[in-house]
Amino acid sequence: MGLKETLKQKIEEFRPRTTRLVKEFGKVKIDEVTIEQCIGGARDIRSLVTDISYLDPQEGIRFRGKTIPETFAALPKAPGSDYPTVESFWYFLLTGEVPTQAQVDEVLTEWKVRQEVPQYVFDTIRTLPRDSHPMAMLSVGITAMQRDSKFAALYNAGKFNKLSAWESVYEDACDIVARIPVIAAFIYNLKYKGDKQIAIDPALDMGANFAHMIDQGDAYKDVARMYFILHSDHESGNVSAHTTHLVHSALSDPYYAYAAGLNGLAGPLHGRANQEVLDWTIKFQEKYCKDQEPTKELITRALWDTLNSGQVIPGYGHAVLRKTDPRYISQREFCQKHLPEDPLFKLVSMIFEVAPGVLTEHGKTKNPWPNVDAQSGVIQWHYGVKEWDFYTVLFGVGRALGCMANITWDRGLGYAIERPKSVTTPMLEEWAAKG
Ligand code: CMX
Repeated sequence: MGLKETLKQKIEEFRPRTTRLVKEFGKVKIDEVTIEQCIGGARDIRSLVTDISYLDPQEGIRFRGKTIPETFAALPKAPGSDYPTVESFWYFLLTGEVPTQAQVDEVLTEWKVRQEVPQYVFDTIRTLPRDSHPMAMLSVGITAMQRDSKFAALYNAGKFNKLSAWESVYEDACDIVARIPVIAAFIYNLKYKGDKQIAIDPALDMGANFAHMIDQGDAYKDVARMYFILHSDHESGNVSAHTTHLVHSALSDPYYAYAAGLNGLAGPLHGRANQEVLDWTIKFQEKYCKDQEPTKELITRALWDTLNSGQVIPGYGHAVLRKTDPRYISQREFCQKHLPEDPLFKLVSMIFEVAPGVLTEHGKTKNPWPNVDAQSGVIQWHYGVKEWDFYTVLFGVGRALGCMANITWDRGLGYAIERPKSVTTPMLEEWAAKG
């Protein structure tokens, strides 16, 4: 059975569970809301459902019930590689099942057809000023491609059906995840390589082909595979996943929805933190280490300078996590294996030794530990992808996997348009007075 048929069976088997919960247990309370949460970004309020991944504050992310090491161990690997193909991970995220090699091969073959990006998308991106941020370029590219949405076409033809609409969301989702690395590589070459474009190699899996298209060697193939998988999903309350879900809940098609998600990912408190980390680290070297090697004392001073100027330490802290992010650890282990002597890796490791203590002493953040973004730029830098304003685009390629898997299931289970209720400040004051 192919991926779509398997998914169809899974969705149809799952649907009665959601229907029963709403019909029979709809009034059961699972949370209550405080004024602090209402003003403070809805932090921790249980009000979203996803089965694609779950984020435990202590343990970190589980994709479909599996930790990162379990996920990497379980999925079929790319030939000669330590890492699974992105295609096998896609199958796993959508269905919750570890695919056989034959099932992976089917996705690989399908993506070869889907990955052809229409020329007008490239032409549209080319009209932007070259100094536009690459995230703006990516968002424009995805929005431009909306013209091809199969979900929008179905809706426009008056054929929307609540039970089967997910199938055209799935079609768009697959097109987006297959095409987005090609668009990202195009942007990279356009912006930083004098528009010297490299054609797709149809023999390669998604990660390997991305490496090829940005003119990287074999070593980077696993970087791409690892990077896209690690950044894919972090349950559905984070800004990019939540925005995608919210926009799609209005039945905006997956292109509109993911462009919106990318626009959220572009924020410095979210995906752009990986760019900020490199920016901070390079500026630290320029300002504090002109005539000397970095030391813990110098790093401590620089961290306090940042905090005292009212800025955040990028790559540290998290809205949900209360421990070092396992995505950080996974990338750190990659560095320890493949680039232990890299000076930037050594510096980032030294920051890891110092920053949690400084942030604890500072006393504001609930989580002084590093997140995914503290470690990811180092790897890119090591392999020569030094244009750090591009790093969030890499995050965006990976995040497409989670967001697209999520909205395919959203539609499969017929989730409603999202519409939380607002209150006014006088209302809060009145409730506050009553205690
Ligand atoms: N440096 C300095 N101060 C920090 C901090 C950091 N790294 N992390 C949190 N704080 C501060 C907050 O700004 C907040 O201060 P105020 O009370 O003055 O507003 C206080 O500590 C409490 O915040 P929190 O409850 O611990 O964290 P939030 O859930 O509000 O925010 C996050 C989470 C990630 C936005 C925040 O930790 C942060 O800004 N980190 C740096 C940016 C970053 O790395 N973002 C990437 C996150 C992962 C991702 O999405 O990619």
